[in-house]
Amino acid sequence: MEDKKVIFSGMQPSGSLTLGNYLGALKNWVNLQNEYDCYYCVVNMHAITVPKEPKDLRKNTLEVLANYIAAGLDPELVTLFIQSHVAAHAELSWVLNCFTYYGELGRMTQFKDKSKKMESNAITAGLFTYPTLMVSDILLYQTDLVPVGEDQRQHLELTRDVAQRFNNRFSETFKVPEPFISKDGAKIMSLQDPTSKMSKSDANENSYILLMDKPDAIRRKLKRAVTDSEGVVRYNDTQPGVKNLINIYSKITNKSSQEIVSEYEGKGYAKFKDDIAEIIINELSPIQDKIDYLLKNKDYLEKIYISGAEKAEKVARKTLRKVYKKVGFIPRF
Ligand code: ATP
Ligand code: LTN
Repeated sequence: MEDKKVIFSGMQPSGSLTLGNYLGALKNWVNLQNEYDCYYCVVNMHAITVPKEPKDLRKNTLEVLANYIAAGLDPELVTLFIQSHVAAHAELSWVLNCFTYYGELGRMTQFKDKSKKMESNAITAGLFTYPTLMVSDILLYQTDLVPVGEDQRQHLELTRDVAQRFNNRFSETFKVPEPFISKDGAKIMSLQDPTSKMSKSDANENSYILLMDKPDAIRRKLKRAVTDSEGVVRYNDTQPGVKNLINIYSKITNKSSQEIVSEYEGKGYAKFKDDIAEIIINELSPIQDKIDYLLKNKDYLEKIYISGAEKAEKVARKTLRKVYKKVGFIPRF
């Protein structure tokens, strides 16, 4: 156990998880669980950086945890916990806010994209300093690798910069983590706008498929998925909608895009979409049974997140204690 490299990652309970979260990240997390010492967090503190109803946040937090387990994460092998249960995340975040520059945060593209869509008087300091909380999540566990999607690369570069800055200013304190971004670039796009990524916080529910969507909803969303007027199943950038559907098909079945294209030669989009809907339904059906079971057994979920937080807390406290000492905070005990 001691020799295993440490992995940390998290998802926001900003909604229920989508097929994009599953194919782009979660499936990969499951594959890593035997080989690494993994910490997978439900980052609920990040989810309040934009307005969020408390009852939805509570519901989505448990759903995300249930989704993690149902997708195959084994609570006996990995540490599963809720971010707000380990106070060290907020505490380290304050210190690291004082080692992160205003200019650096202003250059974060996720901040620029999200804030552009908001009224200027609705953009909070929390949204601006969101990346420092993420930096803290990662550095608290002396993480080696962070498996995320391409969209998080810039935040990981910031994590490395802040870790190195702190280590140089004081002495070796944090492990400098590496991004672990899957090479096949599995980015699942919106079914309604295939040029933007499928996202659980999208206002249009036809744009995403949720892990918890019922078969009828999946069939309906696939039927409505935006394609083009070519009518030929081909894998190229001029047909982004079809390309995205091929990617989903390929990710689930492990067939190559060429195989899929030749299988649908001479067949229209209707059959192609119907088949994908069934492939997704088959993939998600056992996961959904587990999600239903878990959400009916809240006591079991509670046990998992409590013991996860206890394990995480021990590691996180150790790092935080070092940091407090280095910056000159007087220890209480
Ligand atoms: P939000 O819509 O609230 O911004 P999100 O659905 O984009 O959230 P996150 O919680 O920000 O999801 O991301 C969790 C993980 O899932 C990250 O590693 C991210 O890169 C990955 N991910 C999210 N959406 C996709 C997608 N469409 N395709 C592939 N990976 C994705
Ligand atoms: N910002 C990430 C979620 C996230 C995260 C993390 C990912 C918060 N803390 C730590 C990896 C490691 C996102 O929006 N996907």
